[in-house]
Amino acid sequence: MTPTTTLHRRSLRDALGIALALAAPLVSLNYLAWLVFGLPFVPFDVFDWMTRVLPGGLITFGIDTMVQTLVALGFDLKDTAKLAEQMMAVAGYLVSVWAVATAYLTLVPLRLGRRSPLLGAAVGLLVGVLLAPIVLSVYSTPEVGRWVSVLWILLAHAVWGAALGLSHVWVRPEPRYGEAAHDEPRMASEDQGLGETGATVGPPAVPIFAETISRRKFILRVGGAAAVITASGAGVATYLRLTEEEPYAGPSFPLPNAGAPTEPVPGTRPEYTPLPEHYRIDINTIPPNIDIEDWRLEIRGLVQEPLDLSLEQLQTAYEPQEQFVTLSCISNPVGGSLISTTLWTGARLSEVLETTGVLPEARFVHITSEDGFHETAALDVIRTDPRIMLTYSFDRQPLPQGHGSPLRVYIPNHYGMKQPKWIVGIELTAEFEPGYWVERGWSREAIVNATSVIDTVYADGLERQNGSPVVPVGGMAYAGERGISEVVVRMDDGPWEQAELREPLSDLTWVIWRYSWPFQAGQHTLYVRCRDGEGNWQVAESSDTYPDGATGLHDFRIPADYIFPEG
Ligand SMILES: Nc1nc2c(c(=O)[nH]1)N[C@H]1C(S)=C(S)[C@@H](COP(=O)(O)O)O[C@H]1N2
Ligand SMILES: [Mo]
Repeated sequence: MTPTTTLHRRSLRDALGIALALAAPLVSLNYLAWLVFGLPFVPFDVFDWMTRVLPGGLITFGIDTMVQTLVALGFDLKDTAKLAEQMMAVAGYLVSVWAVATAYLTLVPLRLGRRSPLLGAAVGLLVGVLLAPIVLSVYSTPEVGRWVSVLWILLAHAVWGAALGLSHVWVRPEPRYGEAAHDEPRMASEDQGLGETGATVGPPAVPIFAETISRRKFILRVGGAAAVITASGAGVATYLRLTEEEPYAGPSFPLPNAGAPTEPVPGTRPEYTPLPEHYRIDINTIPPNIDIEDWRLEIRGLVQEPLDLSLEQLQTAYEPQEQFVTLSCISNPVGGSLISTTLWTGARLSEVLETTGVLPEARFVHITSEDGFHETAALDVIRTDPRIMLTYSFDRQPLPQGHGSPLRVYIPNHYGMKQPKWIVGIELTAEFEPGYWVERGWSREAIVNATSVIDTVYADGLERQNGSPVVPVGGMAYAGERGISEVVVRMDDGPWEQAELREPLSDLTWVIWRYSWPFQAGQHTLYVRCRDGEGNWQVAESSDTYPDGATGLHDFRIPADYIFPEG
């Protein structure tokens, strides 16, 4: 008998495999429980919690890295940003659970025997106890009660822990160099420490089971089952989504510039963004789900009379106002897709505030949201700008959940970060309070930078003007409330040439432009630049989105074989 301590611990490789095979089903069952029963999906809530508590610089770095990676990989930001976040959330959770299980398998001695599942369950329960308050603090899936959610989190992790402990004694350690592999069933031994029979004999006999299973078999079985569960879960999710979503039929009303003489070049982005394609950016992996019946807008602080307004009161007591609005995210890179246009409807914020009798000391309006987001606007700006409105409708439809249902604010000329969605409270204050992203280092004012983008060089539209071939080029330009007075295009380092402007949907939207590019064979780059309504040229120097929003010129590279003028 030559006891060797090495036999009592698993190799790291062995542990990593088993731990992953157990982490995968924990994630996929949690995912299914969310889809089917509306139980909290722990990875999303933990991710959202982390983005709120981690230092702003780190989060900004994370967002920037994600945005740049997605752009570099050629993805459309608007479609993939949320998905990438969700995948990061799942990956982060999976890796953490994996690490805990690996630690367990490598640190807990094998000879612990039948006590291992108990210890495992205790470890799992501890993980659940740590996670439950985090999930409750975000709680993005409140379809089920809080106690049910807590019970579920504790139970799921305890079961996972017990399975971990069980697998520890059940899965035979990989034979090491110099050890013989054992495939024949082994008999249960009376002696818990039977592993100490010597290194050349092989892994220790296991006290609970007469039969052990190899690591490979375990991973194939448990991992395979997890794969099936995940795939069927994703299938159910896709099915639910497909049956829920009706195709978007376009706006139910004529656009105000329908007869405008300057038409968009084919391939230009839709001037009026189809509602399902409106970009979505916020700090939530799953948007808050607010019950409109119970919801009240609470107006508090330096007012004569605090007010609680229902959505219906907001819609009927104040004259509804409609505005075509282009909204842009400050994280939108030059030429990016985090910018969209739709019709916003709401009540003027100044009128709503008037009904409360604002006290003379009040100087700021602090708006708070269901998700913990918040922003501050100056009271005198709100009083003098009737376009600032509490918005309850997009595209003449109730505000979609992802866009802030039931209420969000509109403040012209500012990036989206100044405009809370899912509003629950408005407080009038004497002191300025920096908003959510301002606290994290982003621009205090967040005034939109003028920007212009080439959407299309329409090769199929090549035509002859006075005998020479020209190719239609099109895109948009945007400068918030300042509007656009001029758009110019140039090829390589040639002269800037005037583009034609289409009449916009409103003074607050982007402007669609078109330009007839005198075709030249070979490889070329087109550049675009705009001038806002106040006569200022778009900043040509490139800067990052952080902290004041991106600047720089957008370009479009035309490969040599892109256009064949003679058909
Ligand atoms: N409550 C809340 N409001 C929010 C945010 C948020 O995270 N939470 N994000 C802001 C940001 S950064 C942007 S760009 C806009 C995006 O609005 P959209 O998703 O409807 O396009 O919402 C703003 N309002
Ligand atoms: Mo944003």
